[in-house]
Amino acid sequence: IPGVKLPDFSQFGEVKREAMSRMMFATANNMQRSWLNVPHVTQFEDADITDMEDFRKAQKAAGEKKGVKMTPLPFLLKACATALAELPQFNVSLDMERKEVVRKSYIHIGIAVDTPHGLMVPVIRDVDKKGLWELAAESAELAQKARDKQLKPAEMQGACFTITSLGGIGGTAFTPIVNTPEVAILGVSKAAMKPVWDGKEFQPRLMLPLSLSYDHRAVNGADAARFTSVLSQLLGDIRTLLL
Ligand code: CAO
Repeated sequence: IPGVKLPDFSQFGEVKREAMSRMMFATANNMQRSWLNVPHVTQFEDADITDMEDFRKAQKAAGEKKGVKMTPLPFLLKACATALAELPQFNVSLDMERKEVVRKSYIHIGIAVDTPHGLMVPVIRDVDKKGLWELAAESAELAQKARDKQLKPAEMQGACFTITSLGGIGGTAFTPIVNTPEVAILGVSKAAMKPVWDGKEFQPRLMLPLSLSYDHRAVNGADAARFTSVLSQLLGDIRTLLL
């Protein structure tokens, strides 16, 4: 690709140069590799999490006893694991050299963690086999390890899919970059109260914005719409996560 020729910035004002950290350079290369190799499309959906949030908040005392904080993330992990099992075309990698699709029989999900030294993506293994408390404890532990630079290489490998949640910060939607060789990534923005028409009147409902970016070589648009619909149904009635 054509390189970007830098001007001499000092002609415009004072500048300082500093070396990129190894992590920043590696992340930059990974982002560019994915951006250039993967034909990206992003599918948007709002999930009604009013009841889920009531349930989650009701777990506060139980969480304090266990020493674990229940955030929306474990529900998202569980819903994504169910959606990946229902729509296995999302749980693949493409081997373009051998012209093969690699189908995975396991469900490991990466979580993007914002740290002072950059973006890290620890991986929770076998999400489909774990309960909400276990997922809450494990994601908090891995996120802390990421912030403390204590993650082992094995703890950052093997993901089938990634969740990147900016919901604790803000924003209404974004278009995440697929963490290739995975073929999809779920972006989560901040839940907000919205008027939702129930057929007779508007009801105030807490709506969670979801942004699913996918590799259009592996997944078609109809499947992406199915995936976000499944997520929205599961998060809208979390009893269905038990089915
Ligand atoms: N909508 C509204 N509130 C939300 C929310 C959402 N979608 N998601 C989380 N929150 C709330 C939590 O409930 C919590 O509130 P309370 O303290 O009142 O309960 C608060 O926001 C903070 O949550 P958190 O961010 O600490 O916890 P989490 O489990 O939601 O997220 C983690 C953990 C690791 C995903 C997060 O800390 C993080 O690093 N996010 C950034 C990821 C990132 O940088 N992605 C971009 C990658 S591409 O550049």
